[in-house]
Amino acid sequence: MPAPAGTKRVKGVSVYRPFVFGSIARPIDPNKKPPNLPPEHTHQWTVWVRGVDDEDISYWLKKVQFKLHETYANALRTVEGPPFEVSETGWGEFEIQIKLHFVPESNEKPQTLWHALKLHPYGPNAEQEKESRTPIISQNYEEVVFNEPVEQFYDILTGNGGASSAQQGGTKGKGGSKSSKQASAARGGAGQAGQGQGTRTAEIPDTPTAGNPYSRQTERQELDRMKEAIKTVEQMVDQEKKKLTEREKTLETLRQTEGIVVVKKK
Ligand code: SLL
Repeated sequence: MPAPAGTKRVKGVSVYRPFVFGSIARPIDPNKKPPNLPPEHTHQWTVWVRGVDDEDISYWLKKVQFKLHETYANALRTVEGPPFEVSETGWGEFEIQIKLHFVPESNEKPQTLWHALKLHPYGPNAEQEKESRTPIISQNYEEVVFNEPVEQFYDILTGNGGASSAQQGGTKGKGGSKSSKQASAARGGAGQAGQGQGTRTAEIPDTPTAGNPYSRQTERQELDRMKEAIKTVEQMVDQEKKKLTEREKTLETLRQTEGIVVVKKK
C-alpha cells in the first residue's frame, strides 16, 4: 500500500540545520529604573532562538515556546514567528525550557532544549564586568537533525525540486522580502541547479554561493581552523605540564632543604 501523501520519507538521508540559542542580560541601572518595575527586579534579559548569523530559519522552524520559571506570570511564552525571542526583567537565574515546533509540512514532533539564563558575570573577569555592568551573553550552537525527512519537507529544506516547494518556500518566508529563488538558495539547498524536476540529493555544493554558506570549501576551511585550534590547545597543555613539573621540582627542593611539611587538601 502506498504511504499517504506527505508521509513518504527520503531514505538514508539526514538533513542538518544549524541554529543558535542563548540569552543576554543587563543589570538595570538603579538611577534609571522604570517606576512600574517591581523593586526586586535587578536585570533585563532576552532569550532567543535564531539562525547562525541571523539567517532566516522560519522555513523549518514554525513556533518556539519558552517556558520561564514559575515565578513569572504566564510562564509559557509562545512565539509564533521570527524573531523567536522573549524579553523580560527579573532577579534570578533559572533554566528556560525551549520547545521547537517545526513547520507542519515536516511531520516532525517538537524538540525540547534547555538554556541556563545567566544574569551574573562568571569567569576570570567577573568582578571587572560586574563593575562596568557588561551585558552577559550566553549562547550555544546547535544543530537539528532531520532523519529521513518526509519528501515535501526535504524539498523545503533543500530548496530543491518542483512547484510545490517553490510555493511553500514563498509563503514560509515570513522573515522578509527574499524572492523565492533567494529564499531557496538561503536554505542551504542541495539543488540550486535543480530548479524544476531535480532529483533529490543531499550533496553539498563545492563552493558557497550568495545566501548559501554550506559548501565543501567552507567545510574544509572549518576543519583546518579546528586543526589549528587543537594544535594551540595541545601546545598550551604542554606548557602547563612543564610548569607543573617545574613547580613540583621546586616543592621537592623546598621540602628537602627547609623541612617544610606540606599539608594536602582533601
Ligand atoms: C533562584 N532558582 O532562586 C532561582 C529562581 C527565579 C527568578 C529564579 C521572577 C520575576 C518576577 C524571577 O526573576 N524569577 O517576580 O516576576 O535564583
